[in-house]
Amino acid sequence: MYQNQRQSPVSPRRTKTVSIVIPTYNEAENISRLIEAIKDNLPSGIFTEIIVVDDNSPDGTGKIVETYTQNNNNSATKKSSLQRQDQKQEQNVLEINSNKNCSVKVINRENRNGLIPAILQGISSSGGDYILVMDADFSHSPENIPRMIEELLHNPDQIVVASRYVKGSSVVGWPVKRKIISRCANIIARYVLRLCNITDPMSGFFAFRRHLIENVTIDTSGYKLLLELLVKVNGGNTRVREIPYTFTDRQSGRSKMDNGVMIDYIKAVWHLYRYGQKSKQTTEQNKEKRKSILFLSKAGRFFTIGASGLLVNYVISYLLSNGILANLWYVQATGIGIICSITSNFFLNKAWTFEDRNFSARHTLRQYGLFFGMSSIGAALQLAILYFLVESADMKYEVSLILAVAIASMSNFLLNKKWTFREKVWG
Ligand SMILES: Nc1nc2c(ncn2[C@@H]2O[C@H](COP(=O)(O)OP(=O)(O)O)[C@@H](O)[C@H]2O)c(=O)[nH]1
Ligand SMILES: [Mg+2]
Repeated sequence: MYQNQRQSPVSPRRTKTVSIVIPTYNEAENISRLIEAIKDNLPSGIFTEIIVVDDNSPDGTGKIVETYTQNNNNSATKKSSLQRQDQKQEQNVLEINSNKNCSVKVINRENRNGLIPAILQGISSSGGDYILVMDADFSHSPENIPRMIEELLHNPDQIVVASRYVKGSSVVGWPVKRKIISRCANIIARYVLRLCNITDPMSGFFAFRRHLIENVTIDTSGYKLLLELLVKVNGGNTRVREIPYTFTDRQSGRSKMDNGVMIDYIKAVWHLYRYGQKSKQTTEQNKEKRKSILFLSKAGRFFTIGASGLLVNYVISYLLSNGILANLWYVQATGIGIICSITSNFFLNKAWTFEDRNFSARHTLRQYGLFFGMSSIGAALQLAILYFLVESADMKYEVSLILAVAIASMSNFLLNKKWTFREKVWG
C-alpha cells in the first residue's frame, strides 16, 4: 500500500499550474509528437507542466524525452539524481522551460513496476495544483485538454473524466473483442463498486485537483488509478464530471494489456469492494459513536441545568418566604420558586442544551408551554413512581426517591428533546 503523500516538488509551486502526467513504456514512436500536440493545445492563461514518467523503456522513450528537452532549451538544467530519491528508485529529472507557459520534464524510473506507481511518482514530483493524467499513445487526444481543465477550474472539487461511454463519445479502432471486454469491465466496476455516477470508471484520461487526493491511501497494485480515486476519495462520494471524447486506438506502438490483465482487474475490484465495505462499516461505527457522544453531552447539560434549577428554586422560595424579598406563605413562595426554576431551566436548555437560537415570541412561547407541560408530567411521574415503590414494592423511601428522580429526570429530558425542541431522541 502506498500512502500518497506530497513530496517536495522539483519545480516550484505556482498557482493555477496544471501538471500533465504521462506514464510511458515503449512509446518512442509517440512521445515527441504527443508533447508537441499538447503544446499546441495548451489551455490559455495557465502554466502547464508536462511530466513523462518512463519505466526504463527498452525502446529509449525516456532518452527521447531527455533529448527533446535538451534540444528545446539549451539552458536545460540537469537536476542531480541525488536531489530526490523516491521509494529507493533512482531517477533522473530533466526539466526545460521551452516557453514561458509550459515546461517538460522526464522522470526515468529504474524498473517497470506498475502503472499506478508510475503515475503516483509523476504526481508526487509535480508542482501543479491541478493534475491531468493521460496515455502517451494518442488514444487520448490532447485537443480535449483545455475543456477538461476549464471544467476542473469551474468545479475544482470534482474529478473530470474524459469518458468513452457518455453520450456523444465514441471508440474508434478497437476490435469487437476489446470493446466487449471493456464494456464488461465497466459494468462490473459500476455495479460491484456502486459507481452509479460515472459511465467510464476505467478511463485513463482524467483530471483532478491535487488537494483531492491528499490523505488518500492508494493501492499501488490496483488496476486503474481513477478506480481507486472513485472509491476512496471522500468515501466514494466525489462528484464526477464526464466529458465525451473520441477514443482512438493507438496507431503506433503496442498495447501493454496482456492476458493477465483480467485477473489483475478482478483482484483490484475485489480489493476495492472489500475496502468499500470496511469503510462503510467504519463510517457507521463512527456515526454511532458521534451520536452517543452527542446524546450523553446533551443529557449532561440537561441534568446540570436541572441541578441549577433546584438551587434557583431553593433560593427564591427562601427569599420570598423569610422576609428578605417578601414575606409570603411558604406554599406560595415555593410555588413561585418552582415557576422561576422551570423558567430558568427552559431558557438555559433552549440556549445551551438544544442550541436553539430562534427566540421569536411565538416559537419561544410555544416551547415554553410544552416545557412546562413536560416538567409537570415529570413531576407527576416522579410522585407516581415514588408512591408505587414505597407502597407496593416495599422499598425504602431514600432509595425510592433516588430511583424516581432518576427515571423522571430522564423522561423529562427525552420528552423535551423530542417534543419541545423537536430533536431525534437518539443523537
Ligand atoms: N511508466 C509506465 N507506463 C506504462 C506502463 N504500462 C503502460 N504504460 C503506459 O500507460 C499508457 C497506457 O498503456 P497502453 O499499453 O496503451 O494500455 P491500453 O490503452 O490499455 O492498451 C501508455 O502511455 C503506456 O505507455 C508501465 O508499466 N509503466
Ligand atoms: Mg492505449
